[in-house]
Amino acid sequence: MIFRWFGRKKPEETAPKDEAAKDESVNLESAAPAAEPEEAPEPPAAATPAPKPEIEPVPELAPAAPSTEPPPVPSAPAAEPAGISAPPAAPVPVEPPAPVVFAPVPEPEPVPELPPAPAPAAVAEEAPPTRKGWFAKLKEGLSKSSSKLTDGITGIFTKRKLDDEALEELEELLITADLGPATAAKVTAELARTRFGKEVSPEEVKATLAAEVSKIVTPVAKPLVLDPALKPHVILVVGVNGTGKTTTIGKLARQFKAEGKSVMLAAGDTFRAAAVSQLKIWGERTGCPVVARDTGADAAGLAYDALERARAEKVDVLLIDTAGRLQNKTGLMEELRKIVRVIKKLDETAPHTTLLTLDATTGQNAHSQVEIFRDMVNVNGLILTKLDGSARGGVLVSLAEKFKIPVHAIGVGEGVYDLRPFDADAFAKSLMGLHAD
Ligand SMILES: Nc1nc2c(ncn2[C@@H]2O[C@H](COP(=O)(O)OP(=O)(O)OP(=O)(O)O)[C@@H](O)[C@H]2O)c(=O)[nH]1
Ligand SMILES: [Mg+2]
Repeated sequence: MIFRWFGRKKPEETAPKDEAAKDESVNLESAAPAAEPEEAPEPPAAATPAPKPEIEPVPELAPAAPSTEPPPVPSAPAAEPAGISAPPAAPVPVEPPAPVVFAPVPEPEPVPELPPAPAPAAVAEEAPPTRKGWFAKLKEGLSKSSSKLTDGITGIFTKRKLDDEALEELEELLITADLGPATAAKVTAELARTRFGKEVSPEEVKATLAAEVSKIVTPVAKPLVLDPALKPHVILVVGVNGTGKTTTIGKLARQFKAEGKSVMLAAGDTFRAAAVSQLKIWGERTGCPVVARDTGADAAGLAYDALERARAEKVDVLLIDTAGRLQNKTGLMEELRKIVRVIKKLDETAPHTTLLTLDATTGQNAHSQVEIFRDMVNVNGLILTKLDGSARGGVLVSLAEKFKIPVHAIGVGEGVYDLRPFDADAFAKSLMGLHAD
């Protein structure tokens, strides 16, 4: 499948997590298990006739948040223009309308103190931007990362020859911008090879670096391709808590639906009640059935049931959400491995894609997360989330260089359209604050 270029988010289209999470006041950092997830016998389906999972019907039109909730507060960071006040409910055509030209949008209107109102239908409101609009968003999203780099480069290279000292300073700058020591050394060596001893302008340095970064990330810039022969193509989404698993599932579901695929979601994060309701909200917004069980239920059993159901219904893609934290790392490892083991009983080739979500704001920490999850399950795809507003977007370069795992997409916001295919060249140029063509 090929990702499309999608439109800008609206504040009310941000992930429903907040609303869901509020229900339980779950603090991601301090959440303690309400109940120990039971260690169910294996295989779950065969061993214990588990309670029939709850199948969410495909709704006609769904609110993005519980109707008792007021709309998001205006203080949301980087609120996008385009009214925050609830628009009239509209059908949820997953396919957005015809492309519109991305143009500067008016200032957001101040949000009045609204009484509780039905939450907006999120999906219908956005339209895909032009390619130009996409770059603008990417560049804006990466501006914190790029300004760190470009300010540094300008500082080092204004009226200065490319000597050893300048190269050392540049290497250091690249390391602090999360490109990692190996990448930083490689990139500076390439610059030295062609320009050593010459006076170079900051612009030249940026252009050379962008070209080098692009070379490094191009091999991993691969769209997530669904195998049409698989019914379903199973995508297991894993990652540390808060990295964007559930939100990414919602965004992917919308994209697949827009491509005419049938999609089913499995609420495999049975650890928190809020996690299940969050996924259900995404299911409603995107018109996808959600297989869920009560909090504390066996996640592997749930995944098994979901796959069984998806196979019976010949669904194109099954997206399985998972918990980002359990009592401890061992517990998480056991659970993820068990999910994989159990779904293999139905389809030994599943999961076909194991996607790891990484929060770009955590910088180098993402490296240890890849190592940990790669050891737990066979991670074969990455999604970098929160590239918008992160000053540490350079980490994508060092991840690409070190692990060479495909980066299928990047998250550039909380909205349903804010998942983009990873375009190596556009990313490299944006990271260096250059105009992408
Ligand atoms: N700015 C921004 N926020 C994002 C992005 N992706 C996810 N988020 C936000 O990050 C927060 C956590 O996202 P979730 O999808 O709930 O993360 P999770 O990995 O499912 O978390 P757990 O269920 O706790 O393990 C939410 O507030 C999302 O809206 C992104 O690309 N950009
Ligand atoms: Mg989640």
